[in-house]
Amino acid sequence: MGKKLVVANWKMHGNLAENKLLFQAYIDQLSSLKNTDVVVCVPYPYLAQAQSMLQNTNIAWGAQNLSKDAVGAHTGEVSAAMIKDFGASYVIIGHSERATAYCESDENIATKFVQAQAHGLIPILCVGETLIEREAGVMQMVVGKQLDTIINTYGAAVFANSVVSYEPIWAIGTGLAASSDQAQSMHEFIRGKVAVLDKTAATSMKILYGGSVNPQNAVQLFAMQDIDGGLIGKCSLNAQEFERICCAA
Ligand code: G2H
Repeated sequence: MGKKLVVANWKMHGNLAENKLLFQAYIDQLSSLKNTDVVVCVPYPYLAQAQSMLQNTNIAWGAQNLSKDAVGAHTGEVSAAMIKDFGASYVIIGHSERATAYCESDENIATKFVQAQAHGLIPILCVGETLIEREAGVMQMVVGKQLDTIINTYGAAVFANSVVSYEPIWAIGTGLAASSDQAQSMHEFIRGKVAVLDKTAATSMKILYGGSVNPQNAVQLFAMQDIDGGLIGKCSLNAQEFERICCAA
């Protein structure tokens, strides 16, 4: 499956002064990593700071959302091209914190996915079920439907070289991560679903796990066959913890 990928999702944290220290700590601690690709997804205003501090390092950067539209009268929106202007390589799409709070539909998320790719950004598509859905045993149906919106509109080939992050909503920021078996089982389902339609896409896509990853549980999670790395929230704000997670990958 190639190199592991660990993505920091800073969410709505940070300021210029704090970021400067955290970027520098990332650079100092992660520059010798060989087998893991590292990305940090920052709030929009700090893309320029990420670019100026991370260019010429082994750490890539990205945004946490983008507009489904390419350009135009969309006050407050940020386009894929604008994100790309700041040297970003990745963009998170459909994080459940956005899908819930800002009512993002699966259709909008699908449009954002291809919008990102059209501008040379690698989409990190978040999928996952609620606790009620897991307890009802319908988690694969829920995640399958999230993927189907993209597959039915654009085909499975768009998953080639993309990133999908399985983030069970009940595990996000709760301290209660999915077990490595629960995560592996969903990752296998996701890869299998794409593989049936497009083997190349299924092999080249990375499937990350996100939701309360910490230096302890990262070791077991990242050892699973279909877990290609992680999307890390809280622990990415602490350079020491983030480094330990990256080293576990
Ligand atoms: C899930 C994750 C990163 P945390 O949202 O996207 O956050 O690691 O804080 O659960």
